[in-house]
Amino acid sequence: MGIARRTVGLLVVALAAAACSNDQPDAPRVSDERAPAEVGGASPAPGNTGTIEVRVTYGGAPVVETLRINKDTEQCGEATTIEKLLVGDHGGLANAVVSVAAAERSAVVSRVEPQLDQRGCAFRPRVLAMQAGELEILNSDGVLHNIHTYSTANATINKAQPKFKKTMTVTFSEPEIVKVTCDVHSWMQAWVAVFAHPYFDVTDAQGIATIEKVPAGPHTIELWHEVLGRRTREVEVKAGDRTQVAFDWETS
Ligand SMILES: [Cu+2]
Repeated sequence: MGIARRTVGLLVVALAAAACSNDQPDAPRVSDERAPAEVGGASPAPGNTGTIEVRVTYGGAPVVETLRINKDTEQCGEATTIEKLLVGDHGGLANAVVSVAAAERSAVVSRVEPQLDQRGCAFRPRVLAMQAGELEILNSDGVLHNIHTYSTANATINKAQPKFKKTMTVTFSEPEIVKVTCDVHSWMQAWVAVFAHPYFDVTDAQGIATIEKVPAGPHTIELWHEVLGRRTREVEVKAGDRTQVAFDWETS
């Protein structure tokens, strides 16, 4: 993928101290602004929707830290990578949450049943988007993990997941971007972006996010990245059409 790796030979203890100061991005929040075209409420009329495809690029350097581990090394390995900012081929920015800004809850239900896995003592995926509701949390490691969330609109979750408990279900009922950590392994971190509607996606390794069945009309799309913060862009969705948006994070 051509990712430069910035290696920091820190011990776990050192990371735990640093984690307190630098892991809050700028204003990670879901917008309260109403979209120009209504996307909440009842299902849009069939045939009156379109697709938004966003390609997000970033010209800056990736932020990927390699950390030596001295705990649960049989399951976690001797080192882990912390992928805070991934830049793929042709500058594609991964792990950016793209959504259609909307205030109202939607009757349209996402087909995706969200899952967050704990594997190799890392949350996978690191950035997950979901419609408000239940999230299944897997423990593929066979070690004790502890789900600890940081949120304002949703109640805090602080729940151990012992090694024998392979799945656990938690509920996020309010739209918000929630930080998730593990109190057992201080380096583990994930972000769960919760939306009241199904119009969202997370950019892949090429920086591409696709949002389908968006009601035709003008919309504001919102982009969020854990390191880079927030951006918005106006788009026009045409019925039966694919609106392609190129978004360079630094110039947009
Ligand atoms: Cu853990």
